[in-house]
Amino acid sequence: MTHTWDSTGSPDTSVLLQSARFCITAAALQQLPADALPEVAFVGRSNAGKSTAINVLCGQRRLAFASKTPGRTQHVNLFSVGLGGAEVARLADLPGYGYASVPLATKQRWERFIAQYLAQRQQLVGLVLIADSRLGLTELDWTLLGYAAPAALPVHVLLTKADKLSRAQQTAAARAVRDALQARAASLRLQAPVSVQLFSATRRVGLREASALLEQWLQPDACAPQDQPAGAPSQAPQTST
Ligand SMILES: Nc1nc2c(ncn2[C@@H]2O[C@H](COP(=O)(O)OP(=O)(O)O)[C@@H](O)[C@H]2O)c(=O)[nH]1
Ligand SMILES: [Mg+2]
Repeated sequence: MTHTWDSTGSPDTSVLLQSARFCITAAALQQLPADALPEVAFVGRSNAGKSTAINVLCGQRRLAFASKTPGRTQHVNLFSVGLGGAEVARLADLPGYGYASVPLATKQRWERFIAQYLAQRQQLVGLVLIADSRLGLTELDWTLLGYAAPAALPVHVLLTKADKLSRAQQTAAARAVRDALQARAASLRLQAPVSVQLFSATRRVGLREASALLEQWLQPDACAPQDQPAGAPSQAPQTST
């Protein structure tokens, strides 16, 4: 494969992701860059481990601010990736949802904002849905998948904090999420593949798999065509790893 893995530094994430740097914080959709650079959005419940996942995937400590206080990120934070200072794609850290003590009006504003972002942001090439492996997909995650479905975006579910589960529990958690996706795919009208993997930021589990997919989404031309036969039929939705 021609992924740009770093042979010297961190071997389990990609150099492209390691080039991530802060781009912009936006409180409204109009503030997002209007150019055509591909964008991958990270979404999930507050406290699921979204910021931590972004940090570890990008091999940086505080790129996305990871907080012990849930619900702190109330804007879209964009990060640019590209080698040698070039900007070839972006990662978007979306506001977390589902934090219990946030006022209803704020929750509804976030929900509307995320729905509009998913519906209108033409640059989106994929969605990373971060979910706590101990909780699986919750109603708000299903709501979000419903918003994303019309855009026909591929979704990759990262089941985080896998280190908190035994091996058997990890397997069961991943299977439960895949089964639930299969069961709900038709009613959600999912039109693009949904994949699921276990992830742990602390134990660095699943980094390579997640970064390979991200690279493929962000820079499809740079990824080896021999890895996946071009035009291979993809039956939607797939709930594979
Ligand atoms: N054990 C463990 N804790 C994690 C992992 N990922 C995140 N956390 C912790 O979960 C809490 C919430 O993480 P954060 O990234 O801020 O969540 P966010 O609200 O989704 O951005 C923090 O205390 C993190 O240290 C993980 O893979 N394993
Ligand atoms: Mg966060």
